[in-house]
Amino acid sequence: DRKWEEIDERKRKVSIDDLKAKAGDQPPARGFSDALRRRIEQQTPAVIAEIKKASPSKGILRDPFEPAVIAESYEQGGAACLSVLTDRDFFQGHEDYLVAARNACSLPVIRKDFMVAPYQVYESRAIGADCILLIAACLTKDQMQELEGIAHEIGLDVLVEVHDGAELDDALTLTTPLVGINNRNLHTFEVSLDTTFDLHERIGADRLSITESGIMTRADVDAMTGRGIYGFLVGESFMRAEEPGQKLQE
Ligand code: IGP
Repeated sequence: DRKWEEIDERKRKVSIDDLKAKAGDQPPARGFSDALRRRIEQQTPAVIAEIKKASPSKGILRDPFEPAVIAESYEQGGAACLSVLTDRDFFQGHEDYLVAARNACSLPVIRKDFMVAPYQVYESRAIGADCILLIAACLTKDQMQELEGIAHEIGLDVLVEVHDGAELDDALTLTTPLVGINNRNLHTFEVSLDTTFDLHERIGADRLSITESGIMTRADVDAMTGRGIYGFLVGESFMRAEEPGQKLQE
């Protein structure tokens, strides 16, 4: 038993060392926060355009699903950044999709996944991500601070996601300027844009609010910019469009 424990221990250590080495070998990250900040400061919409094959609430969104083609389309359509789902269990994502999408364009990319452990942060940098997502609903304040520390140390930006006031309290203890407000309740899947309107009020001018989920129409975008919110994360409505980048321009 001891022996197996030792082997297991060694394997784990090798793999995290391996990930750290790969992370260290990456060229500098593309500035994710900077790309958003430039547009938001000019009061023009800054869109993080999402690449996802499926979602737990809606099933398959796009078939065939070609991450590289979608990434090019998004870049031409004027996206500020990309978001790529790598979670396999709920979103049918894959690390390879992030690699393919990022290689096909020059936009910064966030890895959309459920981060809970430090190795995932190193792994994100190792596969070429420029930013990671920390979901306040899934993490304690201490965990978020630890993961943010590692991310910043290795050159990754951080988007912290909240859905209510208590989560926002935790998120505001972090140093990242990027605060995502998820309009979708992750337990019920219900969407309300009021979530953004309410929580944005509490986010200072030194941070960048990103409204996430359920942005479907030009009217939704206008409702946000009318209240001073210029950061957007949009997935489903683009994934269902024949030409995702063209939909972005509409
Ligand atoms: C995109 P929509 O409704 O435009 O497809 O939403 C994005 O906000 C959503 O995919 C998302 C998400 C998440 C996915 C927001 N937070 C956390 C997985 C994990």
